[in-house]
Amino acid sequence: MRKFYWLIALVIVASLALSACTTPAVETEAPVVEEPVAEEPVVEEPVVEEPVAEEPVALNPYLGSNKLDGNGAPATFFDDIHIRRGFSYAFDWQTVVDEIYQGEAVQSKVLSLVGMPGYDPDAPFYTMDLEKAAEEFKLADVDKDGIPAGEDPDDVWEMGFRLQMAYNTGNTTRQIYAEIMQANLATINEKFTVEVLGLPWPAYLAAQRAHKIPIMTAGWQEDIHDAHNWYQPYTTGTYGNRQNLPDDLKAQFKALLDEGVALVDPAARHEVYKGFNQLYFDQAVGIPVVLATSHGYEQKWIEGRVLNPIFSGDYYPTMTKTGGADLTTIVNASMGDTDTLDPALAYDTASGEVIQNVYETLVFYDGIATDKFIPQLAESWTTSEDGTVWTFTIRQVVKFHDGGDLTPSDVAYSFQRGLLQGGYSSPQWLLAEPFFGVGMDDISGLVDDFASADSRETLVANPADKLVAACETVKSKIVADDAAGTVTMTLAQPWGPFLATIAQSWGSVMDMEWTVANGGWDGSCDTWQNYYAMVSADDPFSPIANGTGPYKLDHWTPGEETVLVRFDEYWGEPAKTERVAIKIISEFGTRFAMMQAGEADFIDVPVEQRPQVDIYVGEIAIYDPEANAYKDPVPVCSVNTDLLGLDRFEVCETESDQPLTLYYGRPGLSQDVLIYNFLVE
Ligand SMILES: [Ca+2]
Ligand SMILES: [Ca+2]
Ligand SMILES: [Ca+2]
Repeated sequence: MRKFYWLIALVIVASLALSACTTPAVETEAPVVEEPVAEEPVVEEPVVEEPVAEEPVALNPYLGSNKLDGNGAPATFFDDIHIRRGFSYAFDWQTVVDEIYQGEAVQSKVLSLVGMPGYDPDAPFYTMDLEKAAEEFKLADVDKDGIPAGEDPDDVWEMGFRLQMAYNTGNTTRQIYAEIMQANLATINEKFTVEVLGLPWPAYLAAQRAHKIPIMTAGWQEDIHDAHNWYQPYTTGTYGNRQNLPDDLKAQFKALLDEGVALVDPAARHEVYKGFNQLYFDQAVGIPVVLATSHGYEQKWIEGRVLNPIFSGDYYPTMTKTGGADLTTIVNASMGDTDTLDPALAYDTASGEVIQNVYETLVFYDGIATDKFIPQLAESWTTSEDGTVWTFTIRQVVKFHDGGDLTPSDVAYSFQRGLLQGGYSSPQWLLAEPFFGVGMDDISGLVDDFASADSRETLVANPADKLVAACETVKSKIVADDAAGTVTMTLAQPWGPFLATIAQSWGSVMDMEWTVANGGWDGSCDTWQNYYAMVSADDPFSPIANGTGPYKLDHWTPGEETVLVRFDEYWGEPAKTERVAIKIISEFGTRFAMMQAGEADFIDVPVEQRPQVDIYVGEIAIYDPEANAYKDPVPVCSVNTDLLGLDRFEVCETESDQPLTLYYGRPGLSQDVLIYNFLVE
C-alpha cells in the first residue's frame, strides 16, 4: 500500500489529491504523518511474530467482560460465521456515500477494482438488510453448545453483547463507520451494544498489530492495478494476519492466490479470482466499503493531460496551456512533499510523481489505461513459453540528464540495486516476489530467512559467503548483454502482473556510473549489505535525480517547491511545456486564491471545500464506466451546491465563462474494508 501524501486531518476522504485524477485519497492507513513507516506493505508481516509468552489471562479492553454475559463478548466472537454475516448485513453503505462522500462514491462489491481480472459486478455482496442480519444472529452459536442463538436462552440473541469499535482519533470516516454499526445493531436487538472509541493513532495501530481489536477498518491504496495487490493483503498478507484468519481458511486463499498470480491470461485469472470472491463473501471475511469517485479540477486552458488513475500524481510532458499567468510553466498547488527521489526507496505518491517525470521505466502505461503497456526504455520484449524468462531489448541512444548513455547494464544494475536495497519501508517487496517466489518478499529472506528483516546491523553480521550468495542469486536473475542490447530477467514463477509491477517508479532506470560516483552501491557482491534497508534521510539519492525522462530536476526545496525543466536531449517526444512547478501550499485558501488568480493550473481540494470551487466549473467531463474513460467535456451553465453528486451541475449547450474543467465520476483506486478479528488476543 502506497502512502498518500495527505496530511491526516483532512479526515474525510479528502478530495482529489491529484486534482482531476480519480485517486481520491480515501483513508488509506491514515495519518502518514504520525506514522513514518506507514503501513509497511509487508506481505507476510514477518516482523510481528511475538513470542507467545505465558501471561496471566488479561482481559481484552475492547470486549467488555470478555464473556457472553450481556456485558461483553468472548475472544472467539467473530470466529462464528453468523456473527460476521450479521454484522455485514448491518452496515449501511448509502449513509457512507451521502454523508462522508457527499454522494460521490459507489459501493465496493468485491476487493478487486474495475479493469482487473477478478472484478465482477455480478459477484455476491452484502447490502444493508437488518432482517437478514437478525436471522444470522439467531443462527449464531457463540457459546458453542450446538444450539443456535435463536433457541438458546444463554446465547447472543437473548444475552446480547457489548464490544468496542475503535477508530483513530480525528478520522471522522472511521468514526462514522463505527456509529453506523452501533445504531443498526442496536436497532436489530437492543441488547447489542457497540461502543465507539477513539484512540490516538499509535495506540490504535499497536492494538491492531497485537490482534486486540475485534473489528477494524483496513484501508488500502493500490500499488499496481492488479487483483493480486488487493487479494493478498486482505487474506494471506498484512490484514489477514491482523484478523487472525484460521490457517485452513488462509490456506484456501493462498492456493487461489498462487494459482491466480501465476497465470498470464487475464481470462484464466478471472476464473480463479471468481472463486476467491465467492469464498471471501461466503466466509464474510470482511466487507469492502466504497470507492470514492473522481471530482478533480483543472483550468480550462490546460490541454493534453492524461488522467490515468494509477499514475503517481500527474505526468506532465503531454500538457500544454493556453492561458494563465505564465504560459511556460505548469503550476500544481499541492499539499504533499517528496520523501525521497531514490526510485528504489520512494513509496509515496508525492515522491512518485517527481520520479515518474524525471526517471523512466522499461514500459509505461498506455494513455489512461491501467492495464495496457507501451515501450519506454525497452523497445520490445519477449517471454519464454512458460512465462518465466523475460528478455527486454533496450532502447539505444538514450541520454541521462547528466550526460551518461543508457546501456543494458544500467537497467540490470538498477533492478539489482533495488532488490538488494530491499527493506519493508520500500516498494521492493513488489519486485522481490516475482523474482524470488511468493512470500519471499525481501532480500533478507535469501540471506537468513528474514532474521535480519529491516535491520542492516543484523544483516551485515551474516557470514560473508551467505551475503555474497544472495547477491549472486540476484545477479543471476537479471542479466545484461550490452553487445546484444538486451536484459534478461528470470522469474521464480510466471507472474501475471509483471509488466504492471515494473511500470511503476520502483522500476526506474538509473545510470550506474553516476550512481556509483554519487555514493551508491558499486555493483559488487561484497558491499551490497551496506545499503540494505536504506531510509530516506540517509540515502544519497533522496535529494538528487538523474533520469532519462522528458523533464530533469531543476531543484527541490523541501517544504516549498519542486521545479522540473524540459530535458532538451530527450530521446522521444519532447515535453510540451518548458517547466513544471509543484508548489507545496498547505493552506487551502492560498491554493484557491492561486487558482482564481490564474497562478495555479491544478490545486488539491478537500471534499468539504468543493462547494466553494464548484461554482467556478465551466465544463464537466463525466466518466463513462462502459468505456472506462471520461467523455469529452460539456458546458455547465449553473451549479447548485445544495444538491449532491452530479445533480449539482446543470449541463447545457452554450459555453460558460467559468474557468474550470471538472473531471467527474471515475472510481478511485483505494478503499476501506471492515474486517473482523477471528481470534482476539
Ligand atoms: Ca448456543
Ligand atoms: Ca447455550
Ligand atoms: Ca550508464
